[in-house]
Amino acid sequence: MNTSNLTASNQDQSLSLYYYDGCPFCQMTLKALEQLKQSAESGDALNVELRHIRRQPQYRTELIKQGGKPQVPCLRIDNANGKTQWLYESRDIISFMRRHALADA
Ligand SMILES: N[C@@H](CCC(=O)N[C@@H](CS)C(=O)NCC(=O)O)C(=O)O
Repeated sequence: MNTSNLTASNQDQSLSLYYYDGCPFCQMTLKALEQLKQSAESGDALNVELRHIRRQPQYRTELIKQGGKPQVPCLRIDNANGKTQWLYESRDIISFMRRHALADA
């Protein structure tokens, strides 16, 4: 996916990560999230709600219905203007979170 049209702004967006434990791509993404949170620069800027699609099957249902497929990890980006974007691919998610943490830091 071309993510260049995704603006990372911690003022205007709320983020939710759809995942489950046994997925190595999810673990990699969660680890990157933890590292970003621990870095002094990002501080409290990175607030991501974790949505386990196996423990809470309603999240799997909405991932498929709204995101388009059951693949995890997937980052849901809710913008202040009401628009929701679904970002698949761990590499793109990590890159987006990095930009998000740095935005307005
Ligand atoms: N290239 C993807 C691979 C993600 C992936 O393969 N996820 C698996 C779980 S480990 C999955 O969701 N499989 C179910 C599906 O694709 O429908 C990434 O890096 O995020």
